[in-house]
Amino acid sequence: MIVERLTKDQIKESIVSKLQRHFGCETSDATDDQIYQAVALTVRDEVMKRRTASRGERKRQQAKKLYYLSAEFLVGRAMHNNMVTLVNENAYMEALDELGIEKSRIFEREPEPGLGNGGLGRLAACFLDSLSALKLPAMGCTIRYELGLFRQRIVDGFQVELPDNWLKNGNSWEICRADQAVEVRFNGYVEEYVEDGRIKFRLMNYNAVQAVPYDMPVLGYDSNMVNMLRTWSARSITPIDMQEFNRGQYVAATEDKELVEAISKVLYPEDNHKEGKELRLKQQYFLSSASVQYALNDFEKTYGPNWHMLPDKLVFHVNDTHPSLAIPELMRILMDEKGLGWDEAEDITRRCFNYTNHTVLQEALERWPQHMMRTLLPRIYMILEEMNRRLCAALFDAFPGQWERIGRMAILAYDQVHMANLCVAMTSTTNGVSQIHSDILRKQTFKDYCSLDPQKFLGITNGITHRRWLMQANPALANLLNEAIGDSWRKNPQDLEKLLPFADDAAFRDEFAKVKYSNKLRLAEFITRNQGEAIDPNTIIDVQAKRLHEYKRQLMNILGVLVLYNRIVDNPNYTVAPRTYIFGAKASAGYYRAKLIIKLINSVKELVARHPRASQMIKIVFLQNYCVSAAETLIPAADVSEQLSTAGKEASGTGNMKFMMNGAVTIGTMDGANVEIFQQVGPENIYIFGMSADEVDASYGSYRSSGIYETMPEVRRVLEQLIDGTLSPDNPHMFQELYHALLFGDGGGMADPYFVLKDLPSYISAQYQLGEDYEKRHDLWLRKAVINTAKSGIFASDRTIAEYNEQIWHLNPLEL
Ligand code: 26V
Repeated sequence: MIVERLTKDQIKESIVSKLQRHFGCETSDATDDQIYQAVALTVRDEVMKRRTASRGERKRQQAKKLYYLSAEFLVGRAMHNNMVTLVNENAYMEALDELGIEKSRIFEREPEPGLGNGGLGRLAACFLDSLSALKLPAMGCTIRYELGLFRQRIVDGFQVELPDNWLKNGNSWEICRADQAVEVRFNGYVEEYVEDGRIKFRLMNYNAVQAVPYDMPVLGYDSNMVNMLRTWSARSITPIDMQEFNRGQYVAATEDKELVEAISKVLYPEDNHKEGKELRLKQQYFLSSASVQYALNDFEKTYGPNWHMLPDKLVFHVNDTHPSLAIPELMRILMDEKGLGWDEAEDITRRCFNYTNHTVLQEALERWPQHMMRTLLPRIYMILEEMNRRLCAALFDAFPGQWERIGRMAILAYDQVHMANLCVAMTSTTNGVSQIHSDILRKQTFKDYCSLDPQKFLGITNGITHRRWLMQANPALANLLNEAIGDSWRKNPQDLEKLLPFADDAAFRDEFAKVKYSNKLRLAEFITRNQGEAIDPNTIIDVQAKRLHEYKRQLMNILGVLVLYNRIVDNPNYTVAPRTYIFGAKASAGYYRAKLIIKLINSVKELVARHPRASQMIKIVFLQNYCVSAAETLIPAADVSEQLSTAGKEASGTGNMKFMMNGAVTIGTMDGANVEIFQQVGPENIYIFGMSADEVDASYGSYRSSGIYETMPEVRRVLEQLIDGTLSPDNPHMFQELYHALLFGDGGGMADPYFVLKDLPSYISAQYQLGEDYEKRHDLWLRKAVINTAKSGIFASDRTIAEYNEQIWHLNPLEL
């Protein structure tokens, strides 16, 4: 069945009639919100028509299905993106213009679902987009957090968190599937009983919660393929306590309901940092159990109770350890509800599950207190104990007497449940997200497991969807590419490489520069609207946008700017190419030092702005509330992409890929996917500085940051400025904590554990070189920028998904 694209006139007609039927008004007297909803419904109709066209095909073709389980899906706004995937963007744009609708204002009315923290959540969203584009049957499963990641405001230089009530006006894109609700059980105790001569187990006296699914459609580019993102919402089974209610205790009557519904109330704002909160464990089991129950119901409808077929018909992917309780949950259902024995259930479970690790930071590897798990999930805990008993017995055969090693590999050890060990032991494959990260997993994080079964460890480099991050976010560049190399790159992003010869074409480089300039203008307008500040589009736009974390070293960036400021202040003849340094970063609400770094950035900003000459060459902007839609405006405008993590710490990074695709040049360390970017563009088209991961490892015992302080006067100077009142005249103690952490360490930890001072000098030299190149060899600079775009095709998530599918999932594309 072919679904025709709407013409411009049909689009206009549909919008006008939706306004009439839903709101009883005309275009001229509709509010922006009403117009947004009318346009969204028009687009949604088109998406759902394509869903209808492909509906049932997966079952007819008895195709295997992927369940991608993730605590986060940072999908971003849907409306403009769907116009792109419907391959009808121009018709929609013209229709809106002709109706006199101001497009950007209407697009901005769409609330952004902030159902994620950063890279891990955004990766899941890019993956869904690619799965649909490649027509692979899949469902994303997550939690319908009522409050997404907090909205950030900067007040007096400090971060302030505000609730993100993204559902308050409803969600035009979701469809409630109350008919597919399931029940999730917590607490209680396990009772043994005998049935047909076998010992069986059941949970008694438990607390039940209803999981209600809401689906959001994800349309494949230029196709009828629609996969769903399923978001689970917690609902109380008994809405109120009727007896209390009748006694007039109205508040008490709804207390239980509130408590239960807290499960899907809020997304925890921790990124690469764990906090062992019981509510988060509840969230994780809620997501895991609901998703596995649904998957088995769906399987059974088509294939009956033929559980041995399960690994041929579905595959679960756990995105980091957050949904890993799905593993014992599948065991539980197969044994307690479907009557399988342990060995059979274990074999099926292992063949159904795969795991991707996204961080090697020790503090981000999840471990739960055993007592918490036992109380909250008694039956799951029993299963984990038995898994652990069998695992340790096998490990003892492999490593007799090596107790320390067995302790490191165990699921239960030292009163904790070690979720990463659960994942490695109980899944078919463990994946890293870049070359260097996969090496570290094999050689360090999971070296014991790797020695037993090296085949199990795969490395598949992350990717990003070029549909959102190039076609949607940067239409000017997309059009220029079409003119130069045709449009095959839209379906085959590796065809971007056809652009390579144009790097040497002066006329093309000019056009490329014009596109960049127009994106800088668009960014300038956005910043003015967003926070009332002006930026100069004629300056170098230098961007570091990512979560705030010590290992990402925003601190090194701002100290580098301070060094530059000092040079300018000291020497009236010192000049550099004018640059605008833009930071976008949210700090986890409880991460004190990260929040202090935000304040520092804003204090340096004020200092520079007060100096007449320095402010001509340096401007700092802290972009409020960095999120997916802000990234869509920010990234296409960037000249310079800052990727400064301490080598060995950033698993991959994906922002680095987005900047590159949009023609920004990277300054960065040999870390995460920067390594692959370096391999793609070659040393002359990237600015690499700093220690390698091996050098970092070798320095832990011997590094003394005080040595740098003593021998490098410029470094000493900026450190002193942290405590001498230069930056905070009213409160000279403000940044003492940072000073102390860099020079002396805290709580017994080493000083400067992320080697900020160590790498600062080589960072400053690389920045200097970059500025010189931009200003004095601008042709060469543009050539680098073009080459970066040309070489970015390999970082399209279509490639990543094709590799996951070949090596792990083995799904067949649907024939539509
Ligand atoms: C996430 C969460 C979210 C839910 C609740 C608790 C919790 C605790 C820890 C984490 C860690 C998330 C790890 C993460 O985001 N890793 C990033 O993954 C990106 C995609 O692979 C990768 O590009 C980044 O380098 C990596 O830091």
